[in-house]
Amino acid sequence: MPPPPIKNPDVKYTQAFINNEYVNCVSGKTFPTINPTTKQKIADVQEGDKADVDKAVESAKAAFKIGSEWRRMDASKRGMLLMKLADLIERDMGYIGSLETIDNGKPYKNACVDIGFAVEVIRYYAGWADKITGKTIPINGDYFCYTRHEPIGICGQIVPWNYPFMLFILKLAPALASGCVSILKPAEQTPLTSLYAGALIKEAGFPPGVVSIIPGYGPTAGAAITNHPGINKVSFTGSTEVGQLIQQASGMSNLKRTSLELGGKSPNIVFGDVDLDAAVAWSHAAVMENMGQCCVAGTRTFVHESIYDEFVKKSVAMANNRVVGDPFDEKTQNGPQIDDVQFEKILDLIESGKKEGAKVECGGEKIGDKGYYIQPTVFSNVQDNMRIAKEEIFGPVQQILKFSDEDEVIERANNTHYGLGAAVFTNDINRALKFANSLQAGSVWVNCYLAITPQAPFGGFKMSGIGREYGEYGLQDYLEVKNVVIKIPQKNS
Ligand code: TXE
Repeated sequence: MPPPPIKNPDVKYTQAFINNEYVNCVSGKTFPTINPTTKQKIADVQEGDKADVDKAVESAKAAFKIGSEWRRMDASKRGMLLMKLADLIERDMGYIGSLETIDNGKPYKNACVDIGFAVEVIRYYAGWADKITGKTIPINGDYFCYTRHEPIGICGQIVPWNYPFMLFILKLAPALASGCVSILKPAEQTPLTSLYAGALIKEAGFPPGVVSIIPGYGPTAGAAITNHPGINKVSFTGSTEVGQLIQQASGMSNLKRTSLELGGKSPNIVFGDVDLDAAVAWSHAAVMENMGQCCVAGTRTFVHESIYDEFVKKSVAMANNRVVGDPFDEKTQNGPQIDDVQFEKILDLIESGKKEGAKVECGGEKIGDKGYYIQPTVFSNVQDNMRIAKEEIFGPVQQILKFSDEDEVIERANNTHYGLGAAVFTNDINRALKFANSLQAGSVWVNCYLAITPQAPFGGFKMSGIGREYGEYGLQDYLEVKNVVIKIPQKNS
């Protein structure tokens, strides 16, 4: 059970967090953050830019200097600091969840699920801090050889708005467990919970300069991070288009190590041999959760012809029953979309689906004018070449496509430049394994969807990204391997 919400939470921090202090940005400029439920301004936030990133890099350099408190700290102590941070987040879950709800629009109970998940992620990586080891290697000749897995150094971490607090933590936890230092930029739509985390990071006892948080816009603050010659690595979650810019900037500046978690158009394939109600419910959640604002949303629901009509009917019933409303109401399943840009993009794609001949089975319209609300929408008769079957919609819109044959649906599922997630619903083990082997995606789920946990890797094939987050794989992106060879008088086996 989540703690009771605070419906009008005080906004405590709107300044940048550098060197363990909240400070105004150099330009003195601010930007508004808007509550998408009401379209009203919540607060003015300091607008970071290159000069602020420069300051953060200077403090990060001092924190990461050889002999610094952070570099000399026992790895087990780093783990303990992370554990402490997890405890503080848990202590403040009601406040953080409420702040997330006003800044992002997601239902309060879902915000608390995200925060609980963030706590699990921190505890998972805290456990890794003193278990990152190299190897000794029996090389040719009279030498002693070992590898060190060293922290990469100063990491720039750019976060989107769909899971603001959770993704902030997902970036931070493996970086700190590895011994890196971090400069984070939250999305301009949702800076508030990340900024609050600064106070908890200080309270937990992390030394100054280990974490900086710079609120601001992508082309200014974000680009200053990706172009900065003093930053060793950038980790980004967001659109594929910006991901391409980031890789370009990393390459053109100092060849930063780059990890990207980008968009998707994930296929979800349902055969006729399954529990139909369960498959309908999973498929509905796969695309409607978080108002469809999920990189791995199952936005191409391929349904076998033998159950197609029944599946559509049941999916429509679920969409019609989905409770859309006040995110602080316990019963609410969908709040508003994040902002006017996303709202217009979704409505435009819905219109394109109508024009291109897909059938709107339900929804398809905005709701009122007070917030950025869109009706849960189901399209049937969707064809592969329609925009709604190709482009990432990032809204509560389900596309149901028909298929008849296994090989045909594998080819259609893979016929996209994305490759983030994929699912197959079947009770035939041979078929399940064939699909698990054939689908081009970083995660394949069988008879479930969105089964994301701290322990197992997540990331994209093709243009859905580079690198993996979560699990042991997620640590590798924060480590450099150093080989050390020492001449010795005589080697013995
Ligand atoms: O993303 P952006 P937007 C997809 C989804 C959505 C679309 C656009 O399809 O409709 O992207 O959303 C920062 N240099 N996803 O415009 O712009 C920006 O400030 C450095 C998928 O919001 O990619 C923010 O912090 N940084 C997704 C972050 O990038 C830059 C989550 C994401 O914003 C920058 C969100 C630049 N030049 C959207 N430009 C997912 N994978 O979960 C922007 N940013």
